[in-house]
Amino acid sequence: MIKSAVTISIVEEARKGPFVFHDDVAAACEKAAALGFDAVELFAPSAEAINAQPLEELLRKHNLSLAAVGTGAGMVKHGLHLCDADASRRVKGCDFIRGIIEAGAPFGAPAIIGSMQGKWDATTDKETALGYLRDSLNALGEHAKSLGVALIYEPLNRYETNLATTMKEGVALLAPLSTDNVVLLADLFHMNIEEANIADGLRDGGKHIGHVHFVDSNRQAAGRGHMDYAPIAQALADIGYDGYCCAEAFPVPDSDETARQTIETFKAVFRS
Ligand code: LER
Ligand code: MN
Repeated sequence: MIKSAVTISIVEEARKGPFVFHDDVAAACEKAAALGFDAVELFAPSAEAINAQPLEELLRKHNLSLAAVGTGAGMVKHGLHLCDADASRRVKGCDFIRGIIEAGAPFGAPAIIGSMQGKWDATTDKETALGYLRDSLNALGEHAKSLGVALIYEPLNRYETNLATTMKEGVALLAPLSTDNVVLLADLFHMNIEEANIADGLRDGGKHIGHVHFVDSNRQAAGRGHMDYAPIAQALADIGYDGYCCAEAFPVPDSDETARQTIETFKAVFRS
């Protein structure tokens, strides 16, 4: 059965980012549980910041799971990414992600590689960049496997990456990997920009899809834009998806209303 989740960011630099709750993890967990969410997804500045949270206690108290942990702070705080022309910076990027993998694993939460994937550019051509990214996905994917969690790779829209922007390109990126432990994140906001048809894109991702960012066309709560969720739910059923649909959305008009609207739409789409 598909499960619901909602994002919490404790990254100061991402204060204006597409995260439902900000700053106060305890208050966000309480609200998520009261609304009936199954899980939360945490975007933190570092592995240490995850370890410093009383997460085990909060999750147990509110009967929540940790759906995933984001790694984008490596980019927004430190400018690190996996396609950097400088090998020592790529190592630092990998180390940052490895720390987040290790912080999430005790909770069964996989790490997400989104903006940390980077881009190809004038100094690093596309094939070289894809090679760097695959090398990191292989190493980090096997490390995650040794800790019992998957590693999530997220295709992004063209303004955020030029490596893989569609589910089809995501599948092609994974195909030559030596690890079998990397899954795709289908973010409906990015897919609305890049896919000719979102439901077909989900079918392209098929069995590789391991996580979904559940959001509307305008990156607000599901139900506040013009996304057509019926064919999306049908495609997810067709591919046998039973992971999380996690709200990664701007808190418009505010966090509480974004969470409330998300769970209302989630229930209408997946529980009716
Ligand atoms: C970025 O646009 C995004 O969708 C995040 O999930 C990745 O860091
Ligand atoms: Mn996303």
